[in-house]
Amino acid sequence: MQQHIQVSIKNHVAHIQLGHHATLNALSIGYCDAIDQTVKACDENTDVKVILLSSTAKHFCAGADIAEMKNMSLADAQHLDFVGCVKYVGHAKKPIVAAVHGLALGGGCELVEMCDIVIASQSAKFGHPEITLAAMPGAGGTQRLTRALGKAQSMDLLLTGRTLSAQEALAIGLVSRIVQDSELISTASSIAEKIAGFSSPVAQRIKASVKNTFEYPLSSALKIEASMFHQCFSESDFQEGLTAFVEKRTPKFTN
Ligand code: CO8
Repeated sequence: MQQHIQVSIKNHVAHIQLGHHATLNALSIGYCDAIDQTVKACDENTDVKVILLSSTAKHFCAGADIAEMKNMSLADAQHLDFVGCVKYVGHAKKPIVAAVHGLALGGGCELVEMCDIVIASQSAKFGHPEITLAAMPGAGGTQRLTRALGKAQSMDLLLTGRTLSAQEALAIGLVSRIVQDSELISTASSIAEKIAGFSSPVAQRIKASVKNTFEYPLSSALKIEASMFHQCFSESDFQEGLTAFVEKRTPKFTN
């Protein structure tokens, strides 16, 4: 399955392109493993500071592999801890920017929800059609979506299985920017490169702290945030950032 994934690293951004054209990047178990392994390798690569995820297929991702799922028993699903989607992506430490065109459905939408910044092209559409197959999300769709959008929007999407346009996705906060299809990759790349120009440990702590919103009550998350902030004082990048400001020059971060 690795042959359907391309990785290129430029300016500390690892661009992962999903290209299983024949199935519209349907998330079979093998493909999920390959995506997870690729993202994990980038997450562990010290030359990589940000991951950019996009698709070269007609759509971003058509969701779980329905043909594979059809032949699975309850025992199979339990034994494999099958969730119809990737797993590691949601635990990556480095920021992940998703550049989405076409459809992101079911597990494909869960994949988007695992990413940190989502840039959509005008053609992008998002949805959770699991209910139309008498299935439900298994990889965080009911959880990450509800935490991000709130109960009203999440229930509306999950219980009706309707598809959102890019404009609707922007309005409810599922994506942060919409661009022309022709500008999707260049815009997402420049956002990823901008983040990669900052101190990587700091970017990773910001990501971790934002995610803590979903893990801890406010009082605990605030304490962890303060402790993460204090770590800046032990880092040379912090001194460099402050010194460069005072000296009116561009900082040079060494991560
Ligand atoms: N799984 C497997 N194969 C797929 C999938 C899929 N999800 N989607 C598309 N394909 C295949 C098609 O079968 C077709 O193959 P072939 O050429 O061999 O016939 C090929 O991709 C191209 O597809 P289409 O011809 O249908 O392309 P269109 O452009 O006409 O349509 C759509 C694109 C609208 C994306 C359409 O393919 C579609 O509706 N796909 C299914 C989308 C869907 O329902 N996804 C959600 C699946 S459920 C899920 O993701 C979460 C389940 C979690 C379960 C967890 C349990 C614990």
